[in-house]
Amino acid sequence: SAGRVLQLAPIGPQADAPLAAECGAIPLWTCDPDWIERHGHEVEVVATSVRRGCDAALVERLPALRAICSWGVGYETIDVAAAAARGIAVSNTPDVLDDCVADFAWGLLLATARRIVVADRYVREGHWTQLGGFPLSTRVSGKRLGILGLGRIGRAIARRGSGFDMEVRYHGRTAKADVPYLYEPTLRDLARWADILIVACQGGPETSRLVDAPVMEALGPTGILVNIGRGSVVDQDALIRALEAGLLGGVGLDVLENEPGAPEALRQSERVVLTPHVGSATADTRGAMERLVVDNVRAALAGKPLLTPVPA
Ligand code: 8YV
Repeated sequence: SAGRVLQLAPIGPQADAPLAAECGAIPLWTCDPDWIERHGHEVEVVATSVRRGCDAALVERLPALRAICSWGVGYETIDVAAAAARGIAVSNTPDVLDDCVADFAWGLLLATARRIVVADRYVREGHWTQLGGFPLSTRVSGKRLGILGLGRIGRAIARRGSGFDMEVRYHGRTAKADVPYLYEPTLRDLARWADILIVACQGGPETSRLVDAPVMEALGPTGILVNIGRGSVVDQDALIRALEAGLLGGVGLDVLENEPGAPEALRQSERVVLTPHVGSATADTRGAMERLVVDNVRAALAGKPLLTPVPA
């Protein structure tokens, strides 16, 4: 029946087309502003993305809602508590992006430590021929790798670390029983031990600004920080101050506070590598994420449990 599936925003071609054609999804962005007022009571499934989210106010206006199927592994923009209170199931798109995000973390790490972006500019701008050799950079293999957030992406990063002969330790809410890596009970201790700190935890209030000035100080003047999680996890003002004071060796950021865009101080720093939130952005992985949203919506419509529910 019309209106059973409401899609809040475009997700991507491999989601949008089948959602409309097979699931009869209503694309909200093409509807009259009063669509929810008139048809909200018919909506049983919402398809959305972490970019668009789904807040408590909207959940309240959809009395027949049974499931929220969201694109993206992060779901900090979905009010899961409001959904759970009404027995509404919520799914995200985990697993399928782990490898691409971990690959990208590695790319950012190598680009930052080995100064690949600056070196590329050095050649392009003719400095190689005019000035000769390029300044020395920092070794990656064999160094100590600290990971904040040993979830699925964190584990994929850790496995790559083993390939670079690195010792790996981690911090998170809880120690994991099934990994060979040492748990550091505090982030500050992890940063003090590590040469490199990679942020791979989720966003939201629980992880807000966990990487603060003392953590940066513990990582130290030759330390390297990489963030492929959420910009909210790093205190960005403290980061800018640490860089300006020479208290950090280098920083690679795929995620920032207040996306899109980056503050002038970060854009000007040669110690910083910046990318526009593209960790998962390969054609392969984005397609898989889109198809997983559709598969979750199909399961919801069939009255089955969602394939990839968010953790309780
Ligand atoms: C998206 C992500 O690239 O899955 C997530 O949670 O952060 C990424 O896959 C991002 O949401 C794009 O804005």
